[in-house]
Amino acid sequence: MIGAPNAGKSTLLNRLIGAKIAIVTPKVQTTRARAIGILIHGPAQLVFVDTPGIFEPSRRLERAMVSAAWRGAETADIVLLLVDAARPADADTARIMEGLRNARHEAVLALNKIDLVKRPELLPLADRLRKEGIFSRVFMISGATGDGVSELVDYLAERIPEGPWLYPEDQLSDVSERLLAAEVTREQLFLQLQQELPYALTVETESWKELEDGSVRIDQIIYVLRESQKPILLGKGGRRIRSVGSAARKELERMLERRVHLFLFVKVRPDWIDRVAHYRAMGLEYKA
Ligand SMILES: Nc1nc2c(ncn2[C@@H]2O[C@H](COP(=O)(O)OP(=O)(O)O)[C@@H](O)[C@H]2O)c(=O)[nH]1
Ligand SMILES: [Mg+2]
Repeated sequence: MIGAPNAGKSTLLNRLIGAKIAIVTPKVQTTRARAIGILIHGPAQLVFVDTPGIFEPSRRLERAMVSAAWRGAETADIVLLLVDAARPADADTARIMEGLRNARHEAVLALNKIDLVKRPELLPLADRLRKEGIFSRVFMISGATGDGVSELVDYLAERIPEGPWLYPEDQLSDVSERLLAAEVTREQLFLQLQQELPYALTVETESWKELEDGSVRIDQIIYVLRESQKPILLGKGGRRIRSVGSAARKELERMLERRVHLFLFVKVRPDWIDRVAHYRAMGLEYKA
């Protein structure tokens, strides 16, 4: 699954799998790593690869994200391009379509967020994109409501090449619980902080302890780039970080179906954005 930032890839992935494996926010570039979601449909095992958005990158982290997205597309049997039907004409989507023109893979278009667009506007748009001659099929879907998603899945299950299943029957994703837990906190930081700060931080799960009473203790470190970002993140009297921690804990308790004790620590690390180990942990290439 590729597409411009905010096209709705992570939302669709969660809908397909029926569980939260990717975080979603209204801000662009929330997804940094590649994540897969695995869906069994009749005799088929569909492996969906969620990717960071494709856009014009400038910084190292951005280059790594875009490169991970294209790599996701190269290793797939079918490329599913998601286009936000309410914002179909953005430059990122145009650039992706040019990239797909030369691709060797079958490309399928999912015109997404159709819940936001009136039908009379939708059909000419679908027609116009069909005429680009890049896509074997065009689907109209809403990852948010689930509209049209089953038709898309039926088609993909028909089309994928025959072969052995790649993952065990009960596996839903390749995202580890530790990474997912860090992502849940990062999601709250994206939702609760203003402007550029979410892009200046990252979250790592430091330790994960199963306690005797069945609950789990999770310690995480939030790395920021500069000392001046710390007080903003903490908020007056620590109010902001407490609110982030409490929302993330509730979400984790829902996902893990048990009590969670979440401890957040904030550290300044001017180089987190350039550390090789960080890229490896996120499944990104350092030298993209
Ligand atoms: N109305 C509507 N909003 C959607 C839909 N899919 C995603 N969104 C919203 O679009 C924003 C970006 O979604 P996300 O899945 O993070 O996009 P990504 O960057 O492509 O992974 C979020 O605010 C979502 O709630 C949809 O089908 N309909
Ligand atoms: Mg995403």
